[in-house]
Amino acid sequence: MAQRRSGKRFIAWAALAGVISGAVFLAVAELFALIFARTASPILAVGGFVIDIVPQPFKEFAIATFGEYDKIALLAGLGLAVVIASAIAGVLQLVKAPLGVIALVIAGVLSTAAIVTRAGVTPLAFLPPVLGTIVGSLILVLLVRRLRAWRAAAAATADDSASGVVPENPAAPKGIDRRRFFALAAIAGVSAVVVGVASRAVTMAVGSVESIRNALKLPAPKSTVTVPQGAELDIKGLSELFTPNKDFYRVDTALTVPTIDPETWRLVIDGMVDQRVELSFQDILDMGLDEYAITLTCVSNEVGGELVGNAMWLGVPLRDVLKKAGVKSGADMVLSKSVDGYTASTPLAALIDDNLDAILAVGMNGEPLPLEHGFPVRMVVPGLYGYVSATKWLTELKVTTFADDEAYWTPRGYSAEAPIKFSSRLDTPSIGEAVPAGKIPIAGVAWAQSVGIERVEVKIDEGDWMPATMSTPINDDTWVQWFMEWDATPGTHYVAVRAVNKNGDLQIEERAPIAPDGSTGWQRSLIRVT
Ligand SMILES: Nc1nc2c(c(=O)[nH]1)N[C@H]1C(S)=C(S)[C@@H](COP(=O)(O)O)O[C@H]1N2
Ligand SMILES: [Mo]
Repeated sequence: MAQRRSGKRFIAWAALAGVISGAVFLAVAELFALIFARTASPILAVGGFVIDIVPQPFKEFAIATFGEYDKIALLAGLGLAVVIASAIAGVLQLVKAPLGVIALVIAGVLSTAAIVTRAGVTPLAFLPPVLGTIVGSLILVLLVRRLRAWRAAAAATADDSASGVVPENPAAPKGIDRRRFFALAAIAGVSAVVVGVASRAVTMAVGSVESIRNALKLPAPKSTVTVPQGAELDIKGLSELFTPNKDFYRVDTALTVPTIDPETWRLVIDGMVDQRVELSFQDILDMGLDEYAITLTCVSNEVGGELVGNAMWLGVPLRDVLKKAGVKSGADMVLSKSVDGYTASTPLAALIDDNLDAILAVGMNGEPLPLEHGFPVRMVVPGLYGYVSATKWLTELKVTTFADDEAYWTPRGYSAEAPIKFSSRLDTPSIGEAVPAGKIPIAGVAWAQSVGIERVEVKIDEGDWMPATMSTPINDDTWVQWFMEWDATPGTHYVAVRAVNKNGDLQIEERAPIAPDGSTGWQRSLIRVT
């Protein structure tokens, strides 16, 4: 009876030995993941693998059941599975060595496979799970060996007391084997928890893409844009010449902002090219960066809308990037792809034109691209709406034809090609805002990317169109600010604005909706003067 109970007791301690070895395996892997390859965490890789293979209805069920905590629920489930599996490995090792070690090695092989098959893997990513498996197995062997010694000693003592024979080794203090087992179990267990938790915490702190971005220092540009005197007017309520990143409009289909480590980022240039080319982030930086001031506009911008912004981008010309691959004749489009599956179709001509600054941007207003604006690399093409040109989180440029390929928005009611329709906007006084009578500025912005704004005109009520004063343009790809002093009289007034581009075209008066290729119309706002 005593024998049977103590047998069960050793099974339980073997299970504990297994759990500790499993913890050591994970902790060692986390520690080396921190050193060699931040994406090589076995638990997270296996979790990612599970997410990838789980069928869509189950994912929806998980999201419906656990809401935002679906991933935490998944990790908790995985954690529980690890505890149970490693407890079984411990018992196996006690009952029939080296079955436990074999089980651990199988787990190590599976998690290594999960890690090295994940996207954006680095060459040393196999090391953390392999080292984890080795150290975990070693601990399992040692713990179970000590457990056996303890079990043998306990059995001997029981036999001795039963037979009344003097113990074989009276010099060994009673319980030494038990203490040796617990000493190792405690040291291994506590070290595993401390090392594992600390490594994961540090990885999360320094390894988050946000902190990678914060630590990133872009090289100084080869050439800078000179912002001329008089480029920026100082008028309250007028848009700043350069839109601060935090205020820059954001439009995309991404549910969660993609997080890409520039270290693992690659741009593939393929399709109708002489040779497929793969560029790293460093390759882009090594091309040498230049500054480009370009105003971005969304096709969804309504007349008078906010979906337009101006930035100082830091990047390289797309024509130089495409040259590396060599574009084959017959191609007329580049399908740019994002890490999130989004695609845009840009006319090849716009990307290889020597007189147009179509770029790959890595910097925005003196910083690396913000995560939500496409970190680490996006496209910016002057004169084309964002949806056909400004792919964020860029991963691939496929040289192709409009006949053969279609972008994300094309089957969804938007044109395959969409040059920006030049426009003008009134910023101040803002609509509905009551302004005091007297001399006040009317001011706003106007843009005609790649052509340039020639003139902005303002009309009050039924008066004549009057030329507004324009800020000195930086270039033809950026918006200009404009203003006019107005002697406002009490009552309600209509203020209208329109622009003329450098080709001499007048902004289109007729209203058009945003679909399929951008809105048109003159903004006319009702202003209250008190
Ligand atoms: N990956 C990706 N890139 C994208 C989009 C998107 O949905 N996904 N939207 C495009 C559209 S419609 C516009 S107007 C611009 C907006 O860029 P911003 O969010 O940096 O202002 O990004 C373009 N690039
Ligand atoms: Mo857009």
